[in-house]
Amino acid sequence: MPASDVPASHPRYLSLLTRERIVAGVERGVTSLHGLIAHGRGEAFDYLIGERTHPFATGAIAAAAAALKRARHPVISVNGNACALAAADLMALAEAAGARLEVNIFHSSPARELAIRMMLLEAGARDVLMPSQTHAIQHIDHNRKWVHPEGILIADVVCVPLEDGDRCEALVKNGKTVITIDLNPLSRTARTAQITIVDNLTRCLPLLVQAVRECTSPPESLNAWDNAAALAAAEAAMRGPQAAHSSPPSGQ
Ligand code: PTJ
Repeated sequence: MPASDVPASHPRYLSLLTRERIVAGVERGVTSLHGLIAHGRGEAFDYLIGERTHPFATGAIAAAAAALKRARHPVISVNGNACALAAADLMALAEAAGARLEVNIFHSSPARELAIRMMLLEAGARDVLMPSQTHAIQHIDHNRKWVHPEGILIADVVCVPLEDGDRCEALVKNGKTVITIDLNPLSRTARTAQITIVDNLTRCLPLLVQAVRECTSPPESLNAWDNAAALAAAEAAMRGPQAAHSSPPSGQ
């Protein structure tokens, strides 16, 4: 059903609208077909946490804001799903954090890289870095190793929403502090990143933008961040005897 046909009164209105954004992303060449599968997996995890932002996510958002604020050279890495779902919020995050936006995709496609760049520019981004063919990060043998020399190559903090595990590991091995947004607390990415926000990208990005704007946390507050504990809390919420969604999301 096209977005225009979904009545606002539909109990799954927001979820259906978000699906439409991903489908539109595929149609305009921003999102890969694989991105539809990744989105469905995200939906399932989101359902298990009652489609709301939990304290384990708000804590991670505060830690991420502090990391971005204290970064010398923060970069936000953008793939096809993140762009289709939240181009304007990614742009706002870059502005708030003084970060560069850099396109980096898993399923190699120069045409899609350009389409992502175009969508970010249309959303108001001032500049968008593209992966080079000359500079690479180490510890990864894949299209994703290519980076921009003024972006991820020299970044100290990289925010990588919906990242794949290999590249997350490589970024950490290259000495970067990695912030990820991933609804699956069991994923390799979630477990490798130093700061994992277990929440839907569409819900937590506006909160992260606001947290960066308002952040006054001293850098030491970051040292107190316990990512493993946050992941355990997220997993417990999903498995817990009384489900995380005490008032469950309405069924279709
Ligand atoms: O554009 P590309 O080529 O870079 O491809 C992007 C995807 C996302 C397809 C690619 O990176 C991929 O295959 O990712 P994975 O390995 O499927 O991991 C995606 C993770 O994001 C999974 O753990 C999902 O549960 C999670 N996820 C999906 N949608 C959301 C999400 N997390 C937060 N918010 C979402 N909306």
